[in-house]
Amino acid sequence: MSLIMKFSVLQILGLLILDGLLHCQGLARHTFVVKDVPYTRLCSTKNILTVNGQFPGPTLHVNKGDTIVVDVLNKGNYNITIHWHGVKQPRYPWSDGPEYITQCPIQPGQKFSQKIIFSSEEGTLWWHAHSDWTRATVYGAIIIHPKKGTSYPFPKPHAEVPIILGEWWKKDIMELYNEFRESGGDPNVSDAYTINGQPGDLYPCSKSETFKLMVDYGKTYLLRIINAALQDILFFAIAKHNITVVGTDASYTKPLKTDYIAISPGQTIDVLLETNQALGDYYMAAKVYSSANGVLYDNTTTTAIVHYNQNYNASSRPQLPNLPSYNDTNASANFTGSLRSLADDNHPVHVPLNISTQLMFTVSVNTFPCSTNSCQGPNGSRLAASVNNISFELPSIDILQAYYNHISGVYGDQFPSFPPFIFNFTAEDLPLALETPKRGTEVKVLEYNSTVELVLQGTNLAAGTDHPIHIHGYSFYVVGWGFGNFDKDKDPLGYNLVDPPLQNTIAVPKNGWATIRFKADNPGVWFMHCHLERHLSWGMDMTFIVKNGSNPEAQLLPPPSDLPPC
Ligand SMILES: *[C@@H]1O[C@H](CO)[C@@H](O)[C@H](O)[C@H]1NC(C)=O
Ligand SMILES: *[C@@H]1O[C@H](CO)[C@@H](O)[C@H](O)[C@H]1NC(C)=O
Ligand SMILES: *[C@@H]1O[C@H](CO)[C@@H](O)[C@H](O)[C@H]1NC(C)=O
Ligand SMILES: *[C@@H]1O[C@H](CO)[C@@H](O)[C@H](O)[C@H]1NC(C)=O
Ligand SMILES: *[C@@H]1O[C@H](CO)[C@@H](O)[C@H](O)[C@H]1NC(C)=O
Ligand SMILES: *[C@@H]1O[C@H](CO)[C@@H](O)[C@H](O)[C@H]1NC(C)=O
Ligand SMILES: *[C@@H]1O[C@H](CO)[C@@H](O)[C@H](O)[C@H]1NC(C)=O
Ligand SMILES: *[C@@H]1O[C@H](CO)[C@@H](O)[C@H](O)[C@H]1NC(C)=O
Ligand SMILES: *[C@@H]1O[C@H](CO)[C@@H](O)[C@H](O)[C@H]1NC(C)=O
Ligand SMILES: *[C@@H]1O[C@H](CO)[C@@H](O)[C@H](O)[C@H]1NC(C)=O
Ligand SMILES: *[C@@H]1O[C@H](CO)[C@@H](O)[C@H](O)[C@H]1NC(C)=O
Ligand SMILES: *[C@@H]1O[C@H](CO)[C@@H](O)[C@H](O)[C@H]1NC(C)=O
Ligand SMILES: [Cu+2]
Repeated sequence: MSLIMKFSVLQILGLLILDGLLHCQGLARHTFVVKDVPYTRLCSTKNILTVNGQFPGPTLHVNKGDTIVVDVLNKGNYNITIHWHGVKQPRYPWSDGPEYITQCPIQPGQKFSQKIIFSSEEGTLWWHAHSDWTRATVYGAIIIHPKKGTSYPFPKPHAEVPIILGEWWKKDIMELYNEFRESGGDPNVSDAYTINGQPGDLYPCSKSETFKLMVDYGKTYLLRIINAALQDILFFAIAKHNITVVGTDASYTKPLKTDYIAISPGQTIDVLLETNQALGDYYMAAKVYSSANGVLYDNTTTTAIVHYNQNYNASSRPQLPNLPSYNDTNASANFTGSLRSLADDNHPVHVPLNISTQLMFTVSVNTFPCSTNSCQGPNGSRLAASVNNISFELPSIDILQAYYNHISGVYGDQFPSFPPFIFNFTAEDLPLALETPKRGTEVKVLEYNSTVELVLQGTNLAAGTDHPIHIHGYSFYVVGWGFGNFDKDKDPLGYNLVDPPLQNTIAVPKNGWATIRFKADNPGVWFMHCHLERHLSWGMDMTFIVKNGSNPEAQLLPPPSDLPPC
């Protein structure tokens, strides 16, 4: 045996040992290089921030209960963080991602190896940037397959396809964001919605790139629909085809047959599509649901094509589906309110029944006075938003670090359990004095294992509209919702404690309320916020700290050694 051959055998042995070590730990590794790449849409080219140059970014595939590592390298020009939306990360908020909540941002040139711990999630989730508005183009799907040897609670589909809804601006996103911050008004609306990164046939310079789903007749397809749009709840439908919802937010639902869905930013909805119609091309389409009176919205429609593979004479143009009107609050709330957990006598859901911690949070759009009334909000004011009248301000180091290392002066622990002012939250005309919130960085501390009921109450301050509220580190049961003011005597009688849906994002309907329940069994620091990006930027956010339990298994794990510094 020659020396060279011996050397390469040793090398191969070395690789095998390394590979073995990785497998011992059972951790699959992925690399996410965040960088600027030019992309052309709507007849113009701009640099966008991407992961690995891809838009939408790479899809992560895991099995239920896996732990993986993603090495995030920031080769872009901006601070960045990556959030694994809907992944509960038991006892390990260190990798959760929201900037200045659980970590300082990964600065340009820096790296962070994020451990992602899956537990009870199964179905579709997604990942996205969680720093300023960088998530506009930095997002991708997470597909959580059933554990090996188990299967879906429905017949195995012929194929599975992520359908990621997004939003596109011709201008640079940072420019848009900076202008939005300075102006104090609403942000400019997008120039297009997208399906898997493509605007579709109804926009200029887009037709040749329209996303096409090639299908065979007589099969069932699983569409994993994700709303990654920055600012809008969307309606989605497929011409001539009813679809069957089977899951939301990585939790199965009772099959729900419908001709459209409403999907909030942050939410995922898994649907089955049966290809049982006449051979041909059919549009799938998405457009806005916008409920705030007088607020501008992007009135365009994005499309993709469902194309039957067999031979036929295609009609000149595919048919468009009927979608509810842009302001059809009933259509949105009706769909969302129809979701049910896949529970039965043999598989009951574990809805907390004995509530130890009762909370009620108002979610409001507000205004701050602006010197010389020169801002772009109503009457020259600066638009803002709040939870229980506190407009959240990000601290300068992350709350998790401050909590873990007992650093004082970073946040307060006086977040109110109930609204500080009681008024007719959803009245037509509300006194202007109620519009101005306080500013603060307050957290709500929850005891380990407490059973929490949280009533989210929308208000008609400044602009009554829907608020898709998302909580990190948890899924919650949506036990009830309604229009108007929550009635503590009457409304709980209508709660669904049998098969409520388990979600991580719930759209609180315009001038209405939603009640959620969860057990605080995941210690750590967990962000809660509206997933409409402008509302998040305006302060419609707060933070929970869930204390450690007494057993070691109920306690926060130590931080990784490469946590980005501030
Ligand atoms: C926003 O819209 C205004 C008015 O149409 C326009 O002047 C401005 O350039 C836009 N800004 C961006 C960042 O698109
Ligand atoms: C879809 O469902 C609606 C309402 O249930 C029904 O009227 C319609 O015929 C169905 N369409 C197809 C293509 O099955
Ligand atoms: C939005 O578009 C629809 C047709 O797609 C049109 O009927 C409607 O008038 C438009 N609304 C606005 C506010 O431009
Ligand atoms: C398509 O149309 C042509 C001419 O009308 C006809 O000869 C042909 O049979 C059609 N093909 C199919 C698959 O229907
Ligand atoms: C929806 O908007 C149309 C005009 O675009 C208006 O006539 C209608 O009253 C609105 N519906 C609701 C529920 O606000
Ligand atoms: C919505 O539903 C309510 C009753 O649930 C009804 O009073 C109202 O007219 C509906 N609005 C529209 C636009 O359909
Ligand atoms: C949705 O609307 C349908 C038809 O109007 C009605 O039967 C159903 O009760 C509504 N569901 C919800 C959750 O409001
Ligand atoms: C409900 O919880 C309280 C503590 O929060 C406890 O004292 C009580 O025994 C519980 N009741 C039931 C029926 O579990
Ligand atoms: C604007 O100011 C006028 C006069 O003070 C007041 O009547 C009106 O309600 C204000 N509008 C808003 C939206 O704040
Ligand atoms: C609250 O305001 C709503 C909408 O204007 C009105 O219908 C309702 O009667 C008011 N409730 C009370 C208690 O004043
Ligand atoms: C938390 O609740 C779980 C299940 O309800 C129970 O097994 C566990 O002992 C509790 N832990 C603590 C520290 O209370
Ligand atoms: C990036 O993050 C660092 C650390 O928190 C901070 O000091 C800096 O101001 C941030 N840069 C920008 C442009 O936000
Ligand atoms: Cu909101």
